[in-house]
Amino acid sequence: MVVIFFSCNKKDSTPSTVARFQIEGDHTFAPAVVKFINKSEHADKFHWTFGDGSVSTEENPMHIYNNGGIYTVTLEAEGPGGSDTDMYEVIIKNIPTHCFFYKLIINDLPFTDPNTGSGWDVTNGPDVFFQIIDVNNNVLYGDQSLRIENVIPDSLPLIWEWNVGNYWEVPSLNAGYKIEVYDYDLLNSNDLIGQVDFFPPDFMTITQHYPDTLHLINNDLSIDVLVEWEQ
Ligand SMILES: [Ca+2]
Ligand SMILES: [Ca+2]
Repeated sequence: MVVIFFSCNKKDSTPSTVARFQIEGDHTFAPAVVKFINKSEHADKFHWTFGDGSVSTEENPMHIYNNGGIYTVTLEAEGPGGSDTDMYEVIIKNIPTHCFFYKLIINDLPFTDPNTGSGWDVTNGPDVFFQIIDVNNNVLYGDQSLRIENVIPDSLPLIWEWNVGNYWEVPSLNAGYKIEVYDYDLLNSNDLIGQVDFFPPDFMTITQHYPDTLHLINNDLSIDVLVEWEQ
């Protein structure tokens, strides 16, 4: 008599479930969008807890952390081979309370006065400087001593830099500012070439998310400001 034994070991034929994930977007300022990339194996059901009271059953969820902190994220993965858990500590930096200017670049400016159609200076290019003002027109930074003289299109971009340790701090991140660009005139009043607005909360959103460079454009005036955000 021949007896054939069939091996029917469930553990051998059904691979174990492994919970595993990677994340993108942590170690940034709040509000932060964090992406969770599921690397689990042999799993078809997922349960995430994000450490701030929120949960998800999506395979690859995204989550917004509105405040800084350390959040313990847990993924429970389930499959035919059982269940497994993976954990990760998501670190989100607090919302910045400081913004510093360290470089200001005029990429483009109008070379003629739109009101008169003529150049800002009669015989040569404008002598360009800028001022940063608040909503009450108080000058916070800048004057004619910053001027770059006889600017022509080939002079662009015009660049001003602050020294390390001497960056210009935006007084409040919840107020509006203007950067005015002038042509210096020795004999007459200075000509206002143009101005751009800067409202920090515009850049403190999930979509803008604290850019290193603020692109400020108004008509033919185009200014980039390089900034540092700090807590
Ligand atoms: Ca002038
Ligand atoms: Ca000039």
